[in-house]
Amino acid sequence: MGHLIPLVEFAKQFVLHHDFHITCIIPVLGSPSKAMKAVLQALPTAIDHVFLPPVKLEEEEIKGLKFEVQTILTLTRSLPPLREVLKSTRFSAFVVDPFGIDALDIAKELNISPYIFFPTNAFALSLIFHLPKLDETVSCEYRDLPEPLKLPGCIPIHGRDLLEPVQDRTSELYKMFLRNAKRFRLAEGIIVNTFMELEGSAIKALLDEEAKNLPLYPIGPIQSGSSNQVDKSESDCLRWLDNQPHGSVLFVCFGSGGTLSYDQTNELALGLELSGQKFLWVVRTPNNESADAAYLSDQTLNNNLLAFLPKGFVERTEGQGLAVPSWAPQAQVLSHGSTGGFLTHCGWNSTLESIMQGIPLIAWPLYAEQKMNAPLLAEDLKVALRPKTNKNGLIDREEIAKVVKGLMIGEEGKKVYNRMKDIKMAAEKALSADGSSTKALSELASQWKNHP
Ligand code: UPG
Repeated sequence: MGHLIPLVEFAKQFVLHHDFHITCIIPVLGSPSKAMKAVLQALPTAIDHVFLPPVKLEEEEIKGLKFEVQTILTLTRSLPPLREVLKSTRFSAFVVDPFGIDALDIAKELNISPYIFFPTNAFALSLIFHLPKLDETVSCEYRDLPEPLKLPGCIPIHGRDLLEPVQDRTSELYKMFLRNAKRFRLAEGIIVNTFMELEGSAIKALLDEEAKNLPLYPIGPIQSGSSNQVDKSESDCLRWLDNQPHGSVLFVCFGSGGTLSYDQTNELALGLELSGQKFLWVVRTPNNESADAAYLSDQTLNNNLLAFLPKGFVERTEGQGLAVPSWAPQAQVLSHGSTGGFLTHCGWNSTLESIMQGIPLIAWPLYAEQKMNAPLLAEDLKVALRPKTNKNGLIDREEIAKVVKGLMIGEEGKKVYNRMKDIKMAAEKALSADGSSTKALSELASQWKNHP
């Protein structure tokens, strides 16, 4: 969902402002989720969608494979039907997300201009461009590097906080990732969901050094679905928000796939309770093995998700908070006047959605590039507070309560709130009629319109 939602919203911009017709082509592993279908069914008529025949990966084959590897395999196995779709119409451009790099060859072969849509920030894109060089010059695991890494135009970052797929250089995932990173230059341009006012120095350094001669289009923040339809269970949580005081509620959500361990779920529940602050929490089935377990499991099939919460928690926090199983209409929640803070896994869409509403953050990164986003948000942009992990690797209830109170009613909360307001204004400027992102989008549209 973290890739589908911004891609679809990106497509809408071309339909609304530049009179394009768009086809979304979606490879599927198993069957599409309810949330995915809801997004696609709400598309305007100028955007079609095509599901490629579902890929089946055998149990034996996928045992122990990370979800990213499963996603890349799904795409690779979908290339023959994808080629047929691409042959069926005269497309002027073909845009893939970073999992779709293997499809760029087909576009080239069919003389369709290939582009990459990079749904996260310039900081992570810098790492992608820098990775081949790093791979050649560093012999140890990046997490063992003694000094933080300094990517051009970016904040220094510890090797252990780099994107998750580069954390084990012996793994299949790393090999796939490195191969894809080297192939980014096959694209005729890269569209990145960020904006000059937010990451100007990283974008400039990319243009001057790492991505030289490759057009970059910083077109963000893409605004996602706050006008999307919500179903009955989702509107219950918006109704609950209607009855809360202005700016009083902390929204707690770990993106579309994030999960916590059993112990961490317990601490989070007790920490929220202890804080005495209002909260709206999207609860997932805990998982002790993986922090992204909800991607490949349909959480809606589990009828009793809230059973994992501490005994008596739901009853004791009645009036203070609401725990909703698996999914909430996040864009609507963040734009609701009662929401005053967001505890997030630092997924980039969540971050941008919060920026657009001026909602300050608590940064709780889990996987993917989130451990890069957390210092960007907390230390560089100063729009987030960051809880500390204890010696057992847990964020304990006292720490959670302290940071939640700090954000919602403390002096430190006021500071990050004010910073967030400034960044919200900068985002609005980027999206205004003559703003940097609007210009980048128009440039791209005329590029595609002039395609022979
Ligand atoms: N969302 C909901 N309701 C929920 C949970 C999520 O509407 O209950 C939406 C949310 O509004 C957002 C999207 O789903 O639009 C989630 O996107 P994001 O915050 O980016 O998280 P992920 O789905 O985890 O995104 C993946 C990576 C993340 C990366 C992002 C873009 O995990 O680290 O930044 O993709 O590359």
